[in-house]
Amino acid sequence: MPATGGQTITSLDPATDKPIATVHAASAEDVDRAVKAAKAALVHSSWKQLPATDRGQLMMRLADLMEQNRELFATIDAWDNGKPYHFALEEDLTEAITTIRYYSGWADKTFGQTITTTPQKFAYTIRQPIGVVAQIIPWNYPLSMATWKLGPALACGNTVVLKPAEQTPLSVLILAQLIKKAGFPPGVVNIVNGYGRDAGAALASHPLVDKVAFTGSTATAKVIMKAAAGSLKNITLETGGKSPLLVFPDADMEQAVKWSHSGIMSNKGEICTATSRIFVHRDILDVFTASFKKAVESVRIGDQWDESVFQGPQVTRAQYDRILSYFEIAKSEGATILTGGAPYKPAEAKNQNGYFIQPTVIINATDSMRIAQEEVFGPVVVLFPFDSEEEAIRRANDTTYGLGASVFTRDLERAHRVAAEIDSGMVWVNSSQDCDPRIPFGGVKQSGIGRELGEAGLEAYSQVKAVHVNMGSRL
Ligand code: TXE
Repeated sequence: MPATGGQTITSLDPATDKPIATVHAASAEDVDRAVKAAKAALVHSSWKQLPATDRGQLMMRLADLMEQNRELFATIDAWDNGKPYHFALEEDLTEAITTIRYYSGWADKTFGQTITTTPQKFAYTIRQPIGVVAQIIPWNYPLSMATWKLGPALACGNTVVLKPAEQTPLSVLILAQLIKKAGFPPGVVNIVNGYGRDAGAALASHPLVDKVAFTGSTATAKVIMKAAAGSLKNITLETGGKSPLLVFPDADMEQAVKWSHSGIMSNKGEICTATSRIFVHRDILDVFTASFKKAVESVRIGDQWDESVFQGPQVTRAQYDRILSYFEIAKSEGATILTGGAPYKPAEAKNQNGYFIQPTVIINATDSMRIAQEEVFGPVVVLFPFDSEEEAIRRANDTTYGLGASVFTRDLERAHRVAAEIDSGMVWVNSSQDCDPRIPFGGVKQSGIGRELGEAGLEAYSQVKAVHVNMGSRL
């Protein structure tokens, strides 16, 4: 449906800088209509009275339809975001479909409790939806971020207004068609493409919105929190990170190098949990650094459609410029670029204007430098030496963020000790970036509030009502 203000968004192919498609960009007035539609759907019998098992069936049908359109989704997200098609197809689509399937199973399994207090009295609890939920998502995993948000919200019986990122507005529009085809009642899911400052701001402050769920930058999360405070909305926020990866001297070196590499360089480094600070014990620093550098330099960079490509273009020119600016910041602060540190020019003529960047490793940095503290969100990592476990933990925690962390060691006791001491919402032992719809995901400190995925993700989308029952003879 056209936007009332006539605003549009043109999505560009990051590999060529050429337009893919233009979509309507919602105004505050459009957002208001979407919120009112969600509010009406919340109490309409077609949704409110729908048995929970049937709600789960609708979600299951949606997952089946997504499966049938796997290649279409992967093509759109690869084109729009710049990630290689083969990764979008294998990883993003698997994650998106599994997330909807996983939460479809929860729809009729969220129960309350019965609590006896005295012989004359008992109470029970009911888990009810929060209401109208605004969901604001980023551009790094356009489709799977939508499913992380929609899955638990729908399983719990909420209605939704979802705003994709303006950088990647396309795949969610196909999802909207499938939601309709699956048979969800009108108004249960409303998709509004639009700019953050207009549509996003209108959503986060709308008085009829009961909850805001957001994934994006910490700076925008703070703006959203303030806007949501106006009507004391429930919030969940998943924001940035500067996640540490610790390699102890007893680690399996081949594994440590492999996961250190994919932990930061996958998805062009555009991952909120990217392990962008690697701490390596001084005894193994030279060996690790040599193998890691080799791994970083050996990847193929190119456009989304080449099956041998590991790293595609960054999502937008703004993101590309931002990453390049951090190379200058790092150098001006006195750090050294071990490899990379510049734009990458692919051989293909059609990709000359693409937003490609050399994967980059930075050394000789200190913990207080901006390159060690600020989220870059690109294929850029800082390597640091350390001498003791205590020092490694202290420096790993020396950040305002706390999203993910990895620890590489063969010592079981140390693995669990370090996992307990690191300030983060998730820890990977001898691995990096594992993510599963069954496992809670989220951050501590300025990496977020609340959890997504797993059973914990349901808590974010339901509220507990207590009903006190007097059995009749109580004074
Ligand atoms: O993020 P924003 P941007 C980080 C990463 C990146 C930086 C900037 O470091 O370099 O953020 O990216 C919507 N009210 N992450 O500018 O602004 C916006 O339209 C309501 C980490 O793209 O946070 C989009 O839908 N909404 C991250 C969403 O917020 C607003 C993923 C994210 O945009 C709004 C993305 C407003 N005032 C970026 N302003 C992660 N954690 O995965 C913007 N938006």
